[in-house]
Amino acid sequence: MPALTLLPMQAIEAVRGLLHSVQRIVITTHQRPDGDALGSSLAIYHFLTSLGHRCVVISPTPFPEYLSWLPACEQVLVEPEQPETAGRLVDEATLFFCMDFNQLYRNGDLGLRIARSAAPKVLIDHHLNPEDVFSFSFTDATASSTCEMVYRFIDALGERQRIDHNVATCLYAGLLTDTDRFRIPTTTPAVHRMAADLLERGVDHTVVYSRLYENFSRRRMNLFRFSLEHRMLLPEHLPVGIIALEPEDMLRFQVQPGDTEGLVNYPLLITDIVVSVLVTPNGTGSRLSMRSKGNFSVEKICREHFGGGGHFNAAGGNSLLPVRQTVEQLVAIFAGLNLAQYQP
Ligand SMILES: [Mn+2]
Repeated sequence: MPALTLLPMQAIEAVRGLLHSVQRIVITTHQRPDGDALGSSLAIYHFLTSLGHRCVVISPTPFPEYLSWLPACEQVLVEPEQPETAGRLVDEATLFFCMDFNQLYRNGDLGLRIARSAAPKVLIDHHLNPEDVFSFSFTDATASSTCEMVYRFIDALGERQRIDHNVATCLYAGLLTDTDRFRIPTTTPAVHRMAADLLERGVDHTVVYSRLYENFSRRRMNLFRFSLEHRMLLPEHLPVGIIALEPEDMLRFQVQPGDTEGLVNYPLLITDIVVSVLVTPNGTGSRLSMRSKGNFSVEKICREHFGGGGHFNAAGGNSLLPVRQTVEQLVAIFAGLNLAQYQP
């Protein structure tokens, strides 16, 4: 029996009560969904569908190609592609499940519409600083992934027997990606026990790994090769690596959603690099993705300087400045910190 952190039982009982009658459930997640966002959404979709509910997953933006094999992903409704259907489903929903994000306003029009609905909202998440708009929150910032939270949630409901091959595969995909392949410190013994349980339920971990990581197109590999050779900045005297892509790079390599996934990790391969940043164009401004090793919080940097947040060792944010100026701002921020106190 895995050692699981207990979820608030009153909230579990309340949700159990709601699930006793058939609900029209809208499941949604954050923009540009990653493996944990889509994996947790589809895992709860399969689980709630098995209980007899009418469920739909609505994504606020398209999901990347490397996730397009997840069981039932073809059922996912992409809001910008079918805004009227999405709006109607939100208005008709009797219950919401919000997965892997905790600030509704960050979900654009979809989030605003959900916020206006009177239907109860269930949050299952593992990010810091959740917004106070959810009816029931199952959130733990020390959890490895939202998929781990879904596993705990199903377990707390006493329904682990419903974790079939589809649920298990979706959960394993999110667990693998959010722990960066069982690498980062959130990978606890309980995470490995959960993984073992999922394997016993039929997950083919070699196939899941291959679909998630051995899936580059030649075009995407050319983008990585170019980025490492021409766009990686390693300022001397700073344990920092920055990869910054210019708007013309995005055009040249026809960058699609998900193409830059994993690129931010490369500077961390260097022994003494503590922080790594990927800067990409976002309209007239920039988007930032940050990773760190050890006791340096990129969540704090993203929250204080770039209107973002996330996790201690993995966070993101935005800048109104174009890429080049954002890089200058980053170097100034890091130069102003005593980075020597942080151990990789
Ligand atoms: Mn996550």
